Amino acid sequence: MVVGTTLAAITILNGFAPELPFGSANVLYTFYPPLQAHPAFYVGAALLIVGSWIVGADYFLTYRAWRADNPDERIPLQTFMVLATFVMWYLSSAGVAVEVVAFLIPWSMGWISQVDPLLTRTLFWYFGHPVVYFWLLPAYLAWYTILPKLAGGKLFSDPLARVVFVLFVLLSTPVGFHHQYTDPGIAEGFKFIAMTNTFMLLLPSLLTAFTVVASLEHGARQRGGSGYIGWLRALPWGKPSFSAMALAGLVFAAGGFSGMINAGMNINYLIHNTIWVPGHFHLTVGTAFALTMMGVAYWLVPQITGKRLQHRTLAAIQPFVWVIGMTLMSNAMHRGGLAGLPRRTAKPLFRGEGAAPFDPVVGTISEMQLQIAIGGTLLFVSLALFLAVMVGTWLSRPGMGRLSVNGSIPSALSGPADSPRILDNLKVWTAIAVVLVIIAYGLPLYGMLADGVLAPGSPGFPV
Ligand code: HEM
Ligand SMILES: [Cu+2]
Repeated sequence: MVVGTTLAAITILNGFAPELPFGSANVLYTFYPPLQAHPAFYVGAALLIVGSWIVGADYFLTYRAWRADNPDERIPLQTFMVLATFVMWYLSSAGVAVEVVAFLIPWSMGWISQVDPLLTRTLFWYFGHPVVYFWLLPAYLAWYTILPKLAGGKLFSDPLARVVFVLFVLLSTPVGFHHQYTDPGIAEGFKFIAMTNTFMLLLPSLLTAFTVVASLEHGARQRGGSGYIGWLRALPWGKPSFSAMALAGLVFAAGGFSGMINAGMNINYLIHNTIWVPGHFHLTVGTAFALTMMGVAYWLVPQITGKRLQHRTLAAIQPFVWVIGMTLMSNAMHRGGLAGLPRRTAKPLFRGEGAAPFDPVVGTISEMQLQIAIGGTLLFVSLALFLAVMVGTWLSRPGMGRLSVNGSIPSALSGPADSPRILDNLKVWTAIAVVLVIIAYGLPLYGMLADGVLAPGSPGFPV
């Protein structure tokens, strides 16, 4: 994984100065053909994915050894979550592996002259949606199992948490076409199936909101909180590990709302390729995931290193600075997108003409861009605070504090014994997930492959 990341990072950084050796890659996250990067970029990406498969294999082997010793026990909840996430990951990352190994590496090496942009984009998004859940589910794991404890309570329901992860295994992959609503060559019916699955996928997120908030309320009431919403005040907002995770969860609600707009087949045309989409993913991956992981770091690093967290005041304000900055920035991005501010370029030119549809509809673009800049600056400050706390902790002397307070995770109010055993049968869920994938992707992929994999193809356009 380190070698792969280094290869890809070198080519990406070389994008600023393509004359350097090793070539360059300006194709970014979606690496859409016919834009073409240096082979080292694709090889690096492939190595990163293969490394992640080895990690998953390690988890499954560990699980198998544990199962041999404990044939009748329920899988511990955190382990169940990790395994379910990796089932989803194996199923979905196969798509990008085929894209990169079968098409993009041979094409960038010059072994084949053309690739089909529609086919490769489809293989990308087959993986590109589940990858967002590969980021999100570790955050869910933290919200379900660490956050209730930090709030002084217990998880409300272990069975409901398992149901949520099973739903992600089933539904994360057959939705990729919601990133391709504007792509020609895919029948509307398949886009419609993807839309339907996407809206079903909202269910596990709403269940999560319910379960996590109920667990927090339980914790707050244990700490003496009372009232319909007054209990919120009893939560430990000054504890950075708690506030980072709780605020991240709150922001995720907003990200889910903009996700629903994105996922509507017709309303998507309004926001696709505008800066609305970066607004959406800064709420989801940029806050729900990233801020949660900062919270996890505040909680876990002292436990791993035996060092007390340093600069606690900075740590306490950091998550709030992040959320204020992100609220300003993403709100302005969403509004800017609605007003026609494009996603990737300041002013795209088509055949030398300014693109009329992207011209602002209302005259407030500059005000929004200012708001984006202020928000971004606050985010930068917040990141600097986080790094100061982490580096300070790292450099401090060990054993200053007692090795952490956290110990084991308390059992849930409603424990695993309350859920049907079938929930733990990952083989069944994997099989159903494969069937759903075949229903969603079988025919469209067959259609794209039927005229031969390379027709109609495109040569590469190095960028
Ligand atoms: C809550 C449910 C969610 C729904 C319904 C949803 C839906 C969508 C849709 C339909 C798009 C495509 C927009 C377009 O290009 O026109 C999109 C883009 C995106 N979403 Fe979400 N999303 C959700 C949650 C998430 C989460 C949890 C993450 C990350 C942790 C995420 C990360 C992204 C990213 C990175 C993109 C941009 C992809 C690109 O480069 O084109 N989303 N989302
Ligand atoms: Cu998606």
